[in-house]
Parts: sequence; structure tokens; C-alpha cells
Amino acid sequence: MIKNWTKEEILEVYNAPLMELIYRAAEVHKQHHKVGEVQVSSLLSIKTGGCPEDCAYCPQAARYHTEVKVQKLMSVDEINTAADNAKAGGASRMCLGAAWREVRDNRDFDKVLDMVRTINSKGMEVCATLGMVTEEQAKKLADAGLYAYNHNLDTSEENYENIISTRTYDDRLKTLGNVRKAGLTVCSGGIIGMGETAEDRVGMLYTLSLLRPQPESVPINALVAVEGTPLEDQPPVPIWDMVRMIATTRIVIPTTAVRLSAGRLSMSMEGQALCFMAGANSIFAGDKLLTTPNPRYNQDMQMFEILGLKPKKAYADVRKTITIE
Ligand code: SAM
Ligand code: DTB
Ligand code: SF4
Repeated sequence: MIKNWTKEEILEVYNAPLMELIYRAAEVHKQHHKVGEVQVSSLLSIKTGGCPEDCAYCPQAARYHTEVKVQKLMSVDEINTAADNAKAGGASRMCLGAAWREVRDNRDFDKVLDMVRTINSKGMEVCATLGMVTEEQAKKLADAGLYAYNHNLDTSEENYENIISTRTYDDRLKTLGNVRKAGLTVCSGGIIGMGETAEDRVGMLYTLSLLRPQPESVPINALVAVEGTPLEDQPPVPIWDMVRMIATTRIVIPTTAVRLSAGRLSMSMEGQALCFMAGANSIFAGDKLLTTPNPRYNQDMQMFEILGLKPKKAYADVRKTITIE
């Protein structure tokens, strides 16, 4: 039975003494996951910048003056090469990101469906984050072999309008519903460090925890404050807040993959180790996220070696092993 958390209960967890919180999260983690196994995803921006939305954190919004250069949708050939490289580097999942408000039924979408087929045929999990989708579009993505759809709630319902005005929280939830109806797995989380309160962080986790089924993956991003965006002057998120947020996510949504997402470049290895201890079991690897830098791949593999972490195999690889044995 999945526990129905109240906001008050989640806030109590979030505010617990830090060592108690980490211990509790680590116990939950051990019960539901293999300790030390971390899913490694490769992130690729297939269409960059020029987005009509006004998300205050985002360097890809056309209305802010950032250094991001607009790039039209990549070709299927380019994706093919990128997927080969990612696989050779040990990634088991590839996540395709597009700076779109929503998916439109046009040739670009057909191209994305081709990209999904191409990556899927290599035995890698494919995830996409393309903005809002209808149920029909989500079904087409599922038919092409998409494994997961990422669509973040980003913050609490109450704080949403302070961060984004060009769409509503309900729009976001509607897309998550469409994704679910199409049989895709759901990846949804948010960002901390945008000036939100602890109650906002908890409010977001509360909404995510109420989804049935709960999301299979919850990315927790630390804001990367990019020059030219309205949030450019936000101070860096203390690592302790990141650890608290990850531990609380782990406790409230025990079976999900908690992804230590954006912001790792500003974290020490010790800080990241605490995040893994507190229940993070997924990262984005590769020296670029969508438009901002990420730790170098070799540096991450060194961290894996030191902390005794192992990259998790793609579900497709696991299936193959089972059939052969
Ligand atoms: N356009 C699509 C959408 O908004 O759903 C997909 C791409 S969008 C860049 C994916 C997610 O990246 C956002 O929901 C947000 O959580 C995260 N993100 C974007 N800019 C960020 C930043 N500067 N720092 C941390 N996370 C960020
Ligand atoms: C998510 O939650 N974080 C990733 C992924 N989903 C698509 C994106 C992070 C983007 C960070 C800012 C950038 O590189 O543009
Ligand atoms: Fe566009 Fe997504 Fe960036 Fe918002 S987060 S501006 S929707 S690319």
C-alpha cells in the first residue's frame, strides 16, 4: 500500500535533524533499491533555444538575452552518431530535450519519432522532454519505443505563477496524465534554489507523491543561475538543502529513481556522496546538460570508482541477459 502523505508530514520529514533524515532515507533506499547502483543518462538537446515560454530559470526562453544560440531540430543521422557515442561511453538511457512549449503534429514531430526508433533499436532506453503533449502524441511516442517522458512540475502549485506565467500547473498535470494514459513511464521533478520556501519544496513533493502510479523518476535540479535570465542573481543552493530535498523525495516516493540532476558542477564529490547516501540513484553524465556545463565524464567515472558506485544496465540489456541465460 502506498502511503498518502500530508503536507505537514512531509514538512516534518524535510525539517528533521539532518543526520536522522539521511539515516532514514538510506534505510528506505536499501529496502527498495540496490545500494550503489546508479542509472546514468546521457542528455542531448535536439532543438535548442528560441522557446516562446517565460520560465524564469531557463536560458532557452527567447525573451531573455542569454548566450544560448538557437539551433533548429537536429537530424536523425546526428542522433544516430550521438547515441553510438553515448552507448560506447556506458550510458544506458538517452534523454532528448527540445525547447518547445508543446509538441505539434508536424514533420518535426515525425523526425523525433524516427530518432526514438533509432535509439531504441540500439538497446538503449529513450526518454524525451518536449513540452506539453496530448494523449495521441504520447501514444505515438510510446509506439515508437519511448520509455519515459520528462515533464517537471518545477515547484509548488502556489509558487508556480512566480516562475512561469505562460502556462499553468494544471497544464503540467494534464500532460503528466496524458503520458500515463499512453503507458509511458513518468519522470517529473523540479528545481530548488529559485527563491522558493521549504513549504514550496514540500508542496511539489506532495503533488508528485499523490500521483498514481507515482512517477518512476524524480529529477531534483539545483538551479543553474544563467546570466540574462530573471533568476541570474540567485545565490547558489546550499548542499544541505539538496541533501534534504533528495532524502525527503526518497522517503516520500520510495520506489522512484531520484535523479541528482542539474547543478552537480558546483557540488564537491563529498557533497554528491551525501546525496547518493540520502537516496539519489540516477545522474546525467556527459560534459553538457542541455545548454549548461556538467562534470566531465571521466571525472564522474573517477567518482564512481571512489564511492563504489556502478552504472545500472539498460532494461533492454537486462532483458537480453535474461533470455540468453
Ligand atoms: N521545454 C520542455 C519543458 O519545459 O518541459 C523541456 C525542456 S526544459 C529545459 C526541462 C527542464 O529543465 C525544466 O523543466 C527545468 O526543470 C530544467 N531546467 C531548465 N533550466 C534550468 C536551470 N537553469 N537550472 C536547473 N534546471 C533547469
Ligand atoms: C531535468 O529535470 N533536468 C534536465 C532534464 N530534466 C531535461 C535539464 C537540466 C537543464 C539545465 C539547464 C541547461 O543545461 O540548459
Ligand atoms: Fe521553454 Fe522548457 Fe525552457 Fe520553459 S523550460 S523556456 S518550456 S525550454
